[in-house]
Order: sequence, then C-alpha cells, then structure tokens
Amino acid sequence: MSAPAKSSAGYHRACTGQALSTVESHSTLPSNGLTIFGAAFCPFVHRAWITLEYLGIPYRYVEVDPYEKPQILLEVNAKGLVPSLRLEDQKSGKVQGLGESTVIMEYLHERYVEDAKSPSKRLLPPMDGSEANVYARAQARLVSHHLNGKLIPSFYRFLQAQEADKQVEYGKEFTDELRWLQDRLEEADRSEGAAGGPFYAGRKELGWVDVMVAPWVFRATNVLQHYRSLDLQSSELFPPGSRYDKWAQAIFAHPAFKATTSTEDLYLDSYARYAENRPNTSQVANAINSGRGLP
Ligand SMILES: N[C@@H](CCC(=O)N[C@@H](CS)C(=O)NCC(=O)O)C(=O)O
Repeated sequence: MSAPAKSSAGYHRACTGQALSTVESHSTLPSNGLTIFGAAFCPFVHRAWITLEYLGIPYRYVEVDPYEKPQILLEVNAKGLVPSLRLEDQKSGKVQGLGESTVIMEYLHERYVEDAKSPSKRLLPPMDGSEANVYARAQARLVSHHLNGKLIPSFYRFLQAQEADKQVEYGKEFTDELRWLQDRLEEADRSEGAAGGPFYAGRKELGWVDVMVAPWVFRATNVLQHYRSLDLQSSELFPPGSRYDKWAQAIFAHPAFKATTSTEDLYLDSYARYAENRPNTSQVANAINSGRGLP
C-alpha cells in the first residue's frame, strides 16, 4: 500500500495540479537513464525540475519522502536530501548519484547544453570565449551566491519567527533582500547586450538567476502572504509595473515554471510546520533555528 498523500505532519507526498500532470507524463525511465528524486513541496527540487523542463531534457520523476529517506534515495545520495539524481548508463548498467540542487543545475547545464552540439536553450551565456559572456556568467553566479547565502535563509527566518517583534525584524530583512534583488535586476538591465526582456539581465527567456530563486519568490506570494501577511504587490517597493513585479510575473507565467508547480493549497499545507516552527521540522528549519548555514 502506498503512503497517504499527506503525512501526519501535514506536508504533501504527491504533487497536485500541473505538476502532477508533469509527474504522470514522466513516469518511465528515458534512454538517457536520468531519474530525479523529488518531493512535491520542496523548493530545492523545484529549481532542478524547472531546469529539466526548460532545457527539454528527458527524465523520470520519482516522488520520495525525504524525511523517511527510502533506500532508493540513500543509494544515490548518502545525505538523503532531495533533489537527487540517479544516472544510469544504459549500456553498462553503471549507476551514479548526484545531490545538491545547484550542483545538479550545473551538471545538467554542462551535460545537456555546453556538451551539446547546437543547444536550443541555455540558462547562461555561451562559453564562446567572449569576455562579455565570461563576465555575464560570473555575474549570474555572483548574484546566485548572494541569493543562496542571504535571501533564501531570510525567507525561512521570517517564516519560522514566532514572536511579533522577530516577525517584524525578519520581515524587513526579507523585503530588504528583495529590494537588493530588484536593484540587481535594474543594474543588469543596463549591462552590455541586455535585450530588454523581463528576466534577469534583460533576457527574453529564463536564465540562471531566475531559476535559482523562483521557488522562494513564488512561495513568498502564497506561504508568506498566508502565514505572515506579506503583500508585496500592495507595497510601495514592488507594485504591479515595478521591475521586481514584472520579473516575478514573467517567471510565474513561464511554461517550465507552471509545469513544475502544484496548486497553492499544497504549499500552504506543507509549510504550516515551518510557520509554527515545530520541533524537528527539517534540516533546513533546524539550521535556521541554530544560526547555521543551510544544509
Ligand atoms: N542544499 C540542498 C538542500 C536540499 C534540502 O534540504 N531538501 C529538503 C526538502 S526541501 C530535504 O531533503 N529535507 C530532508 C531532511 O530535512 O532530512 C540542496 O540545495 O539541494
């Protein structure tokens, strides 16, 4: 018998909405031997999954409960975290594993974009020897480094804060981080070759920075709105038409984002344990509570 769709802690164990349709159409192992182990609610999975969809890479999606750490997950990632990749060589049968969402994004990009003869899509400017593109790639990584080290932890600090004064303090910290991001979006719009599109660096299509942070920007519009009354669109900083809002709306409307996103009730249910800061919610929640970096 399969596990119930929701755990006793309230998090969902199966995707809903468009993400569920995507799971159902990716249930068999393709000839490249690639499987992603995911969890419906997980933002780290979300960024790896958007990458797969956007780049059009064939894959199988297998839902696992990362808190129960089934053997199939531990076999490819001893930490038992999602996302994890299982890479099976179809000729030799050799199996390799890979964890860490950012490393997975790098792997997928190198394997299916940089090593491909004529890739139709890419998340970073090409490695064509041009100085402008080397710098643009470094800038995208620099912004991503900040998002991972500052903005994403501040999302959890705000959500897990229980006392009113801490919620105000960490709420400001989070919106300051979004303001930092808006400044970077505006700055990158002025960079060499920026094409006037809505994504980071004026791209007309999704890019590295967008995918890196999209899952948390989205969860800010439902989880943080519901549990912490955050209303970005009615704020002075990010109203409709602001650079941040145009960017966020372009992400939410993107087919690769929509295909990997569940209905909002799934996120509200799954994050109640964070919003109440229940003990042992997850390694992420524990790291935030103890002031350590994210796992
Ligand atoms: N640094 C990891 C973090 C992944 C992560 O923490 N995933 C969560 C689910 S959102 C998980 O697997 N948690 C299991 C646990 O806390 O034991 C990454 O970027 O992939």
